[in-house]
Amino acid sequence: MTIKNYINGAYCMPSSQDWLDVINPSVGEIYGQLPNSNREDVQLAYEAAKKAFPEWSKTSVEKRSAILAKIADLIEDNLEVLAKAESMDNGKPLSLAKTVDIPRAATNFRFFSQAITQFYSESHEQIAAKSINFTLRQPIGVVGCISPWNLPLYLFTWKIAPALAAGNCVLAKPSEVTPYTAFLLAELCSKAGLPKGVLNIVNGLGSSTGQAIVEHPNIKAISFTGGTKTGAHIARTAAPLFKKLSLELGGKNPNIIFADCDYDKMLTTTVKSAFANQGQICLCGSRIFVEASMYEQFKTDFVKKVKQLKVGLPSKEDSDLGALVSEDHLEKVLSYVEKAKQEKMNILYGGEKLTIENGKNGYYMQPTIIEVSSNDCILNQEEIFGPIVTLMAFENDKEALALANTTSYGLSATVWTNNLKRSLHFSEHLETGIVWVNSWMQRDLRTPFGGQKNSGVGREGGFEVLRFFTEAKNICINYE
Ligand code: TXE
Repeated sequence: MTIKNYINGAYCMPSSQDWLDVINPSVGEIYGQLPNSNREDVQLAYEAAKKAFPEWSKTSVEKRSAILAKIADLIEDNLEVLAKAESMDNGKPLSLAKTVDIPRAATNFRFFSQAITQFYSESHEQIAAKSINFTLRQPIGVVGCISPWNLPLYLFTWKIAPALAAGNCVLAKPSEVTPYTAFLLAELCSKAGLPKGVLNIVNGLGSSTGQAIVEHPNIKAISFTGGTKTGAHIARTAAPLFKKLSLELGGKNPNIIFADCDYDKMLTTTVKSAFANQGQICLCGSRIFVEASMYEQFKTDFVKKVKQLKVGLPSKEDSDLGALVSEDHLEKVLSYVEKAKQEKMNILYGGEKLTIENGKNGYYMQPTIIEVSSNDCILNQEEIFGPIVTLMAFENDKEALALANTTSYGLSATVWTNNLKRSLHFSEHLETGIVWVNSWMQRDLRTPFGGQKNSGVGREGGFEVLRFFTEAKNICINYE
């Protein structure tokens, strides 16, 4: 399987002639090769995008909207193929790719095909001065979209759909770990009538290909999702070039559970928020804080439920967890279990690497629950990004809020309570960009999406991201 770049409306080989292996994590085997594109490849893609920009940016909103809606249709028509590719590439259960990743990729295109037809700007009249101001929101030009491996097509399309809808041309780089579905999407974009050069996909390592995109002097905006460390590096590179930056980074999200919550709904959802996608979602609730009066009951019930989770081949319908995305990542996640053992923490369940029948070289591990006595421990302060959660009791609201906020991250938080005043107090004082009360991962794409502190800068979603992908220009007309 040779995964190619997609430049100027066609698949093409890299000028670099430098190739990377791509691996199926469920069996630990190489399934193909991927270009490690160089600056020449990025320049070729930039030139195609630049050439396409004048016409694309002047294409009517209705026409752009229709093409994006067609891409959504084609993603839906190809759901099976895309889901199988995603599951094979990432290691996630096929059932998850079918019900979450690929449907959401279609929704991303459909949502922005509609949103762009509703996107408006403002006017401000100055009657006395006989003047009228209006705000032009014009597409930026050629923009860069860089996406991670955990939700490959879901996050790739979450960036490119609004960028394209707003009239920009795009240089997109999926993660070198999971490039397959972006490669398949390219052909669907051509089929949908997306003009050549409007979307260009350049594959390769972040440190080479990604770096070249961020450094390119004429790519005026970068939308990035990935690790906080990488985000900081991108910010250092882009800042002196005065680029617009959208950074969606890591998370270490608190899940705060009060005794007055709807217990069964909370328990079922908490298993999901802990271990969905093998815990490889920046929104996972990895720090669980439980009100002391209910702590022992929750601990018993949570461990019992997690023990029932099935770790298996992603292709098997009954697999609740599949493989972690890579051998390196599995080793990184397991290193935190070792740290817990060194600190004599109480591993309530899991912590072991697993060998799965028909997937003996795959990257599997048990969902893991570790009881901690302090929120200052490394397991509560570092993003592990795998199927490991910590458990800790709290005595009162004040303590719960302080525990939740004592982290360098600020992406999301979940609060389980039926007390209205408490819900609003926590929503106001939690230092996160997203608060879920009595739910998790309930998404409305019109809402602002993003984090505070080390979880990033800027917001995606709705009109927020259309504003990011446009330049606002104030026009003042004097008619005196
Ligand atoms: O992310 P990276 P990785 C966290 C998670 C994970 C850690 C590292 O903790 O363990 O980040 O994961 C590209 N210039 N999250 O290695 O390195 C890279 O090629 C330009 C949270 O996957 O951040 C890939 O396409 N681009 C996150 C993308 O950046 C560069 C989801 C993400 O890679 C680059 C994934 C550079 N210098 C990981 N270096 C979330 N918030 O959901 C890398 N890239």
